[in-house]
Amino acid sequence: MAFRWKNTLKDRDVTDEALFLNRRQLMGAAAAGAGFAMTGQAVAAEEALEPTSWDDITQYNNFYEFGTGKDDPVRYAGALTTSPWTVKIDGMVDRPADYDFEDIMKAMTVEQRIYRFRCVEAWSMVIPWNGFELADLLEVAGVQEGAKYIRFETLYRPSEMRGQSSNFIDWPYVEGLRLDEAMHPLTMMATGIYGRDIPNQNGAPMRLVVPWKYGFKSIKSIVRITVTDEAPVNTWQQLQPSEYGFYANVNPEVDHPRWSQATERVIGGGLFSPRIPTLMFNGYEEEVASLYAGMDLSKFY
Ligand SMILES: Nc1nc2c(c(=O)[nH]1)N[C@H]1C(S)=C(S)[C@@H](COP(=O)(O)O)O[C@H]1N2
Ligand SMILES: [Mo]
Repeated sequence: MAFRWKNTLKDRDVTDEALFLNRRQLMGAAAAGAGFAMTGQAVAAEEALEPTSWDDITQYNNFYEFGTGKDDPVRYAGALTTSPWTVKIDGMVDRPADYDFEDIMKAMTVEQRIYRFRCVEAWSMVIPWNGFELADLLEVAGVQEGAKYIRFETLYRPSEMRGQSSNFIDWPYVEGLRLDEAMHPLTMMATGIYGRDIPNQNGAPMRLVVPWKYGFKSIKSIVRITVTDEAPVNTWQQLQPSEYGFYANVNPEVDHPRWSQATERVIGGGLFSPRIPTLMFNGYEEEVASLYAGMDLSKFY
């Protein structure tokens, strides 16, 4: 199976958007010349993915640990200490441990991938992430037989996360995936954007990215990963179960109770902020639809 979203660039020294875009074009040309088997549809989809600007990606955020305003994260996330950083991996694994983030980075292969990103609030971006596959990290820990889910936790540190002094959320922020979703090759841990280290407001030093699900599944600044046989209750499901479920797969046909999910507002789209149709599984239907075969997606939202 060809993962057309996977960019094979390995270098991490891409420091500006123009250079990044040039390299993408060069890579595209090189791939075509080498006779890579890309379908016409895949080429069209790749060409349609124009990355959102660095400024929009890093200044329009949701990260409630720093406040609920879109510009609260960029204003206040600088207070967060991200080094040293420890990620506890526990539960049904062969090698439970407190893993130092630097050691994780040494063990993982970082690559760049351009993914669509769709928030449940009906806005979207296209983000060039750097990171590694979650499956590779889980392999380091050794997932045991009988495991069914992965539970993720964000840091709880009210002294540096000013939004945590409000308790409308039962901190820490929690998310979860089914094991097969977690092991899917599209699922990544992002550690950078545009080849730079990921800014605090985007979830430094390491955040989940699940491109076919609404943005709230992509939990930031992760400190704990638990392999379990029990379905985790994620933060948004806990807050408002009639509006936010466990799956949160992007689906233009299943509306949020309070708004349509059929279209999305493109962030950075200019003066008229165009709306575009939302795609089933955010455009990753071919890769992930089989994970949900036979499920009623209006019931498992
Ligand atoms: N810990 C934590 N992770 C989080 C959130 C949050 O408030 N706290 N917000 C989520 C939501 S609703 C979205 S849309 C994305 C936003 O990611 P971005 O700011 O990098 O675009 O992060 C998700 N991850
Ligand atoms: Mo979101």
